[in-house]
Amino acid sequence: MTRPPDERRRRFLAGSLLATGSLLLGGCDRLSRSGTLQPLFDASEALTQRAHRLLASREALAREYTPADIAPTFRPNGTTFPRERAYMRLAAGHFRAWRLEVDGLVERPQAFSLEALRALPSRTQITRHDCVEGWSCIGQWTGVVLGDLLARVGVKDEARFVVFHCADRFPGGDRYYESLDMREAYHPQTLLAYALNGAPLPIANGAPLRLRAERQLGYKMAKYLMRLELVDSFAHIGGGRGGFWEDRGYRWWAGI
Ligand SMILES: Nc1nc2c(c(=O)[nH]1)N[C@H]1C(S)=C(S)[C@@H](COP(=O)(O)O)O[C@H]1N2
Ligand SMILES: [Mo]
Repeated sequence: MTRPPDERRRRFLAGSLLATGSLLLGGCDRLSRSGTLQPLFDASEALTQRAHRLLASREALAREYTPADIAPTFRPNGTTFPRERAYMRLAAGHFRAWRLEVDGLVERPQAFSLEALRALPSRTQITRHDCVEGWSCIGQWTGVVLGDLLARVGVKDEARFVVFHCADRFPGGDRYYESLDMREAYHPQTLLAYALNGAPLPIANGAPLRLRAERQLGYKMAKYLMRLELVDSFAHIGGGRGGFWEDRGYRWWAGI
């Protein structure tokens, strides 16, 4: 498959940045956002959700791999077993009582059971996960395309970010959370994944539901999802920088 030049360049940059271990150095975001559609996105505050979605659908896809490339076990990282009582109770009940709340700047706030999510059209993709710590892993993910779910709840035009609220807390009490802009949220490979390598998502990898944003680094891919909140700003959430690791100095834009 031939990929468009800007995506090849992005991959090359990602590879060389990983190789030199300089991912957290300045300039990454400027380089990786220099795709051809960028001038349009600079005016993104004025765009309707329909326009965001249309533009996102034309964007480069992250590389997809073959079944032969899948790693025997997908290496877990960060939280691998949330100890929060509420989560443990849900896990003990095989997540039958779990619900994904979707609220904020949406027309129809809704709560989705796992069963309801599994009944929606799904997408399966084999992709490579890159963690800032310097490792990669290839796995097959199945889930609901986030853009489809957002279309169901009707995102208001003033929404600019999706915030992903997770079940796990870190020592000190802060909950893991993340956020994406609408461009990444509507990207065709951005999934709410409930299966890994054809089996229900293991707890270590984020059961019952985790984000896959395949053009982003691993820390963006929130596990143990409990709630999606559509917002026009994340300044009032957590430490105000758009994510648990961002509040501790990681870059909000983690495109690769
Ligand atoms: N809720 C939650 N999501 C999370 C993390 C976490 O600790 N908690 N770690 C992040 C990091 S740094 C990585 S690399 C990936 C790891 O996903 P995996 O456990 O499936 O490898 O999850 C990301 N999402
Ligand atoms: Mo990571």
